[in-house]
Amino acid sequence: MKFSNFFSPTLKNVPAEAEIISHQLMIRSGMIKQSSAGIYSWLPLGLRVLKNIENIVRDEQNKAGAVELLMPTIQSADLWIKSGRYNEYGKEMLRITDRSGREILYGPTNEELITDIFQSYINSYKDLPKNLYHIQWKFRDEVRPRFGVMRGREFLMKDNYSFDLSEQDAIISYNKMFEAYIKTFLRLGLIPISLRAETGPIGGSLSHEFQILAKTGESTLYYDKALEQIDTTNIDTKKLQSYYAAVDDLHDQSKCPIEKNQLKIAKGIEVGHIFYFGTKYSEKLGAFVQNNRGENVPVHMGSYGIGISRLVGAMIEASHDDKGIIWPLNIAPFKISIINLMIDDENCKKVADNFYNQLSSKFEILYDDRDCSIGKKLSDNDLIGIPYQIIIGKRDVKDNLVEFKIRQTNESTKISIDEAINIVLKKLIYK
Ligand code: 5CA
Repeated sequence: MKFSNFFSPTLKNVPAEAEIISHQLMIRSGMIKQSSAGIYSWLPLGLRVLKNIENIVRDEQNKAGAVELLMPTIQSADLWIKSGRYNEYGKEMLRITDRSGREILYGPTNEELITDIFQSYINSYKDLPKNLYHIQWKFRDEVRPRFGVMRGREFLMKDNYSFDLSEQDAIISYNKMFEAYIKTFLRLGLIPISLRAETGPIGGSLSHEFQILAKTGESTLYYDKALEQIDTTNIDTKKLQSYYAAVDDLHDQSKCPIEKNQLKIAKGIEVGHIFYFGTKYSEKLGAFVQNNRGENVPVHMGSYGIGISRLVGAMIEASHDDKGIIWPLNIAPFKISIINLMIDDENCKKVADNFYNQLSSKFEILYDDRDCSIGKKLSDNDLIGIPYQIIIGKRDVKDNLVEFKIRQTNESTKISIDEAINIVLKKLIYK
């Protein structure tokens, strides 16, 4: 992608309305633009990151045996009246009346709709278990939308729903998702802390939140220090669930089972939440199956959410410096940038074009060919967090050299033009 052709309006100054660093950096790097309170347009750079996160989440869901579908954003009120949540959900639900006077709503979550889909087609225990997911925009009319995409009104969520014959089977599905969540967050370069949590308006008896540590997080966490040292080669959900970990409203110091010096108190961002709620929705919405004794029984369900758009902000909170964002390679909007500092110099252009032609069919490359100052080029590439940068300047090119920069460490070395291609191939292909 030629930067001159791209659409990434970067800003030098910190926008006044943004309180936390991720929100500031998302606006400054031209990832998002607020359209109204808690509602954002995703500009090309932001969209690339959002899609990369979405794809990792999707891949781990597929690997765990969940099946993707897509439900609409707009739902009929009827199912919510049946489940009893139409009134219960209160002002957070955006209610709309269509031209015929029918009540519809912008879905804040999908337990009702998916249960209805399930009950329309499945009626035997032989078809269980099932686990269905979608990645779709949600709307919650939050009292205080803030921190940019972190607490939006419209936000992108991956939500899935498991259907099992018994509580015992449902717990197996729950644990499978628990494991998939840990794997997903680790793949995003985050260390997840899993905590027992309140079930809130979703309901049910068993629930875990997945939080990542960040000073600007809205939740206060109390947990066993050992949880920070997850064995990534062997994820044992039982062991992880047995560690003490609670969000502030569930923590009672006088009943805390672990020693004070083993207890860590920290701020976190909730990036995922899973629930087991038994037959709460299946009974009300008629999701019954026949068991092997010929009896009709309600299915046991769970639901599992990951805040995909929130993760974009959360990842920036976890990985930035004073120059800007530091994207891990698998999430970066472009893996490498070729920065031509002197677009009018024939030699520089030749070298830069050559890099671009050799590499652009293999990787996502940003070719900075803009007609702007050297300072702006260098600071923009750091701001938007491109992991590897090949910087081409007039004097270096004369000596057959270019600068190779690693954003993570801000280390920069001069290397020969030929060597640069090999280094890029090594870093990106053999990673
Ligand atoms: N139906 C269940 C699970 S599918 C559910 O809705 N759970 S939830 O309410 O906990 O939301 C799931 C995840 O969505 C949260 O963990 C959080 O990461 C994200 N999320 C929730 N509200 C917002 C919001 N206002 N802005 C951004 N992300 C949000």
